[in-house]
Amino acid sequence: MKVSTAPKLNKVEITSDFWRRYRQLVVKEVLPYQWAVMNDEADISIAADPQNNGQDKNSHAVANLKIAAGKMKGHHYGFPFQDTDVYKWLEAAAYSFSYHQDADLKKITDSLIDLIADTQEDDGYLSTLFQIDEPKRKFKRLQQSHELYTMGHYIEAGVAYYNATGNQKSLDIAVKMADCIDNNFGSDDGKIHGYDGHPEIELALSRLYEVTNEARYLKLAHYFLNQRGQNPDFFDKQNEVDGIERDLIVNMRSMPRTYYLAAEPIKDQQTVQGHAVRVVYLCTGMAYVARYTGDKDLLAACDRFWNDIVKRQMYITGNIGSTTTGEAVTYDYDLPNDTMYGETCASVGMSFFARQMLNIKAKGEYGDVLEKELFNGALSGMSLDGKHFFYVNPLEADPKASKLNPGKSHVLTQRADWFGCACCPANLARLITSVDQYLYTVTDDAILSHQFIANNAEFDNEITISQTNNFPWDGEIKYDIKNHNNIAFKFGIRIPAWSQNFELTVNGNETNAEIVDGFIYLDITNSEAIELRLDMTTKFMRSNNRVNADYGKTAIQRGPIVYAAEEADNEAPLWNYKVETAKTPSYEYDASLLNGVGVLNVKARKQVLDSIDTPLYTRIADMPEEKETTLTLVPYYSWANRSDGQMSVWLNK
Ligand code: FUB
Ligand code: ZN
Repeated sequence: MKVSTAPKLNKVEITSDFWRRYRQLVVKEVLPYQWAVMNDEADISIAADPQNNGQDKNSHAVANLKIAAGKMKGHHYGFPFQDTDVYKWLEAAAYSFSYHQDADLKKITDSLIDLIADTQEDDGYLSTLFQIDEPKRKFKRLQQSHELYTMGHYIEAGVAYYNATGNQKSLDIAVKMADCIDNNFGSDDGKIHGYDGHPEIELALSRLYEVTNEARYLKLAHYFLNQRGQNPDFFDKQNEVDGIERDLIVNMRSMPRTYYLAAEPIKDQQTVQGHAVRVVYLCTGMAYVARYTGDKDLLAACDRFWNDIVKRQMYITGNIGSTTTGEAVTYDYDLPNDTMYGETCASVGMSFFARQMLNIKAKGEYGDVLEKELFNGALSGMSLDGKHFFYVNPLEADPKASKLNPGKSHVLTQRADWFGCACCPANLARLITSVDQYLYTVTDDAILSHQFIANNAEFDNEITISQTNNFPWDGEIKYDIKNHNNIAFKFGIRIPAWSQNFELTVNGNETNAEIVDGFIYLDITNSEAIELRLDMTTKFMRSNNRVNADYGKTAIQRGPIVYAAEEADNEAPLWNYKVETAKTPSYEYDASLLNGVGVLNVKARKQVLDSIDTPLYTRIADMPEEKETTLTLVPYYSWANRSDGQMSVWLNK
């Protein structure tokens, strides 16, 4: 299948104030902080991860690599996939070099590559738990071992680092790793006819294929996808041979096959099931391989899974995962707000999936979801200071409930310094530092602009596109296209689902181009000045009435930003307010609040709180009086950056 490249995108520089702040934050605070944590040099308190797997006060992630390389003595510490914290961090650092050359950081990352090379075994294997403490069990308990997941994360980092710096060693490690996996897995006799319990290697091998052009890696990624679920008792059999009780992670053996998306072949799976991050990583790998191979079954599965997630399993903020049990999706329309999971990694992974779907088909819906994640579900995973993180992202929270109701103990109401299972913090960092790679998609004949993140982009043939705006606060989007060689191409602009009303002018002339699958297309042959005015009126949203949790409620959205009420602005309890949806909310940008946010004030009625002497149940005729009031709302991503308190996205109406 042909992958189109005309006119090729060469470089994107982010100029958006909103994203520049985040990207500078990652460079100045997040990366140094996370590096200190992973080297056990930060004075932090580590929250037990939401699954209650306790950890001591250190990460040990870098120490594990040093021990495996023979540079330190000791045992492996932490989860079997502890190495991946370092790899995601390395990948985040690699992307940051595209906008912030930092010689000190580069020294650290270069020597980290050296350390990783020293840790890697001669045959390419690298997973420190097994190298240090369980050398006889390599590839013997793939349900739990995360070995391919772990190596996949290195491969992604190695590719990114090579692309960013030209460091050959970083790519060589990845190649050697992929060769090791290729030597051990596949349909040939004597190889393991299986796959990892946690998808990731499929997308990583696809990325390695992109940079090396080595078809074996794409074939291997395809093999893993085809093999998944073909032999549903693969993990059970391996566990038996390995010694049934010798679990690497508690409780993982009891998870059903659906948790691993391994109960049946992908082509037969009608719905997404199980662990949310596994779902979106698998989908991303599927989308890569489907595009490069043209495998129709895989393409159909990508569409099926996409629709299932977006139409029935996703929160209005883009979060995915309705239950803490197995960090999983549950059933259609089951989207509780206060016991949910919504792991940061699931939103990051959904961004990957959306981006790959855009490469398959120019559909605005993919850009809508990507935008939803970038401005809401993923971004809420990090505090404004860059040093605190959410693993679970609820849409409704109450500190008292989190403390006293064990069913809600996984829902933190303040971001943590770090986690025993620290998969999320660096995952979000790598998304932020690579956000420049998420703005355009180039198809056979069109450049698609699917995100309104201000930038200067350079394409082949001396075509440049400069997008200016003050998004997400304002909806005036300007494009200045310079096309001195008069190259003919189509320029597709996504019209977001939240802005069906819009105005578009080209060189000052109004156009009423039709929307095709979420994009409008302009024929470009000259330099052009395009202006798009999106509808930024505040919208009272409702959920499909099959969603029990949101029935009779409204969530409030302006542009891509979903809003939340917080106790910091509104007297608790938040469930005593009823929003007046017939009254127009007021909007104001407040530069001094939460690093600059658009604030909404909505008219509401508040029921006077019952006295503590009021009986628990009374007749409806004894309803307390309601008073007119105003609810102040801030962007969801910015919640929990002030005092601890209640928060709610869905409000009574
Ligand atoms: O299993 C590896 C990672 O740890 C998953 O992706 C996260 O959900 C966390 O469980
Ligand atoms: Zn995570």
